[in-house]
Amino acid sequence: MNGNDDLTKELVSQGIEAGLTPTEIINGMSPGAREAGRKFGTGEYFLPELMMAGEAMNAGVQLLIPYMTGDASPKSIGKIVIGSVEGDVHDIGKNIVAALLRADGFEVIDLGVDVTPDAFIETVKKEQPEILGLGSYMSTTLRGIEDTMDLLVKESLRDKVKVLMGGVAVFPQYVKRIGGDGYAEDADGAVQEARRLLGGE
Ligand code: B12
Repeated sequence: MNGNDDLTKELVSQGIEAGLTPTEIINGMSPGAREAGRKFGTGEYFLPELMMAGEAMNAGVQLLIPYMTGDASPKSIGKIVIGSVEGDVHDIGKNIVAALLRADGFEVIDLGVDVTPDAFIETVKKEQPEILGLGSYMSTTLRGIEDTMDLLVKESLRDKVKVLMGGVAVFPQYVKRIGGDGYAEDADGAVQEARRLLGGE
């Protein structure tokens, strides 16, 4: 929360040495990031403080990514295209989700941040994934999810791919309302939802 990368990295390393799982360590860090976001929302923090908190969280997550890759499984259990929607550069949570999905045996094509509906649709056409994962972290970028859903319908692809949605701006009722197939509040849940969607439910 205070944007101290050195202390974050030190504590993450201590967590790893103590045998905590990456998820346990992330669950320990997330309240700090959320609190920084809350303070930014109330005007107690300005953008530099928000950025420092984000960088500290990211520094900790980067140390954990190698521990999340698991044994590279020879055969993928399913393909997922994922990205943060248009206008959104938040990616710490998406990167965690992508890493855990890979660890679980999914082939993950990560399009990064600020991904336009066109870029999602082109990749779905080319890669034919079972699942499309859309991350939105601001109320203002939910529009990116809706535009991508509309384009999927327009391009007659809606019944060819399951759409999994998440990120702090997204809620289960919202996903239901706009016709998404799955929602998860955190990275563990994202893996479970992705497995459920593969099962064709
Ligand atoms: C760090 C941070 C930043 C960093 C981002 C660094 C990065 N590389 O991502 C920086 C400083 C760059 C940033 C910038 C901005 N930010 Co910001 N940011 C945050 C903050 C504090 C934490 C986000 C985070 O990393 N959390 C930790 C991760 C682990 O959690 P997570 O993202 O929720 O991800 C988990 C789940 O959601 C889920 N999940 C995530 N993705 C996906 C995807 C799928 C498919 C699924 C199934 C699940 C899933 O699993 C993850 C792991 O458990 C949030 C506050 C918050 N409450 O989220 C504000 C927040 C999101 N930011 C906000 C704002 C306003 C901004 C700025 C506009 C500020 C500005 N004036 O410039 C810019 C926007 C830039 C842009 N165009 O996108 C607001 C959004 C408010 C709104 N309108 O809805 C928030 C909520 C803060 C606030 N309270 O005001 N930000």
